[in-house]
Amino acid sequence: MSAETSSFLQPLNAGELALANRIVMAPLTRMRSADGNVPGELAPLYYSQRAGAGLIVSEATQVAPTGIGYPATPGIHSDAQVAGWAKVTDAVHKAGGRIVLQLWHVGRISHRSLQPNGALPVAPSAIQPSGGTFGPDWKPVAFETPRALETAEIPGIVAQFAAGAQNAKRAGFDGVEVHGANGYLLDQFLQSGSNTRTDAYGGGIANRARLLLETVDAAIAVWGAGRVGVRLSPYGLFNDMRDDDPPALFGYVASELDKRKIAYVHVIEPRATTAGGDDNINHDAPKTGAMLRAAFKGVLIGAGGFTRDTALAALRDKTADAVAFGRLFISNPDLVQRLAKNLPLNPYDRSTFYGGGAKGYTDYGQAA
Ligand code: 8OZ
Repeated sequence: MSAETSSFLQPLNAGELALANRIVMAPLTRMRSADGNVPGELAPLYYSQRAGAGLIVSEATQVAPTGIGYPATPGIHSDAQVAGWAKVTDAVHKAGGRIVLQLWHVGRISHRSLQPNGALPVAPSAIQPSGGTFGPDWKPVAFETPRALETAEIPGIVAQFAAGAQNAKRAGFDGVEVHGANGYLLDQFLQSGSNTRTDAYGGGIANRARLLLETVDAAIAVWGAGRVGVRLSPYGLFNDMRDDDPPALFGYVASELDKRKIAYVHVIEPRATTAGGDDNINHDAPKTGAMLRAAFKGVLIGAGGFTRDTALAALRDKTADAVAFGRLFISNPDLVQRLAKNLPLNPYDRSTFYGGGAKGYTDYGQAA
């Protein structure tokens, strides 16, 4: 094995999380949850097949019934969901892996038909995003103009994330990742295109970052900083996002996260983000891993369309300490071994990414 190849297999301590290698399984929405948004019957097998990852980040998981934006995504707010996730963490641990839960609230990326009592989705400001999602019947629906949260409601949002963090502990996870990316609630507060508030949670950068940082502090209170990660997506276009000054905003966020000594920051490179389709690639964006590196001295996980070669290069030039793969982990459960040994990779089938059963989920084979 060459020195280059073995760099994938170097262990890494991300805070208290001991990664056996530098390859991370990215959080992947698969929309296969059962009634009550409980992880599906096949989820323990699906995740444990991928336990060779240095770290598994679970699919985005709503912290409250109002945090849902798509059909059949899992939650972490009911006892049945906690029990379902406990089967997943048990299977992953038995297979020798590590798994953190991604804590999620979609904010405006939802629709009345998915919300408790048919209420409007909530957001920092009443600004309708372009695009749409799927209703409970899986039929496409356009996003609506959300209801702006009252200032007095914001502690309740932080409390939902805190409860999700607690429930993740009950479910046996190794830690949590706060989903601050891809145009969901925390990102909606961060970026100026979706936040026009005039209270302490809008306006200047410190105000827009306040909800994310309060949420991170709540997660730290449950887990300790060494078991909390944060995912960010500067310059990402998915879910109609934009900000007036991404380097200033995300530089500030990175420096605040650095002070807190969290386990890691997980950053999606916008040049390669294809969540929601290839039209979400921001060809004009700078490399964001390199941008955040200046302010965040801890473990940086890179994500977004990496190949074996670009991952090796990122590890070599230290723009990332580990690299997350999504689509390739779907189709290659033993991705770490395949990358380390430079074996051929199974192609992925996009038509089975969302919804359905075992096909495209638990039926991808291991290398011979
Ligand atoms: C693709 C489809 C639905 C949700 C994200 C949770 O982008 C998602 C997601 C991706 O973070």
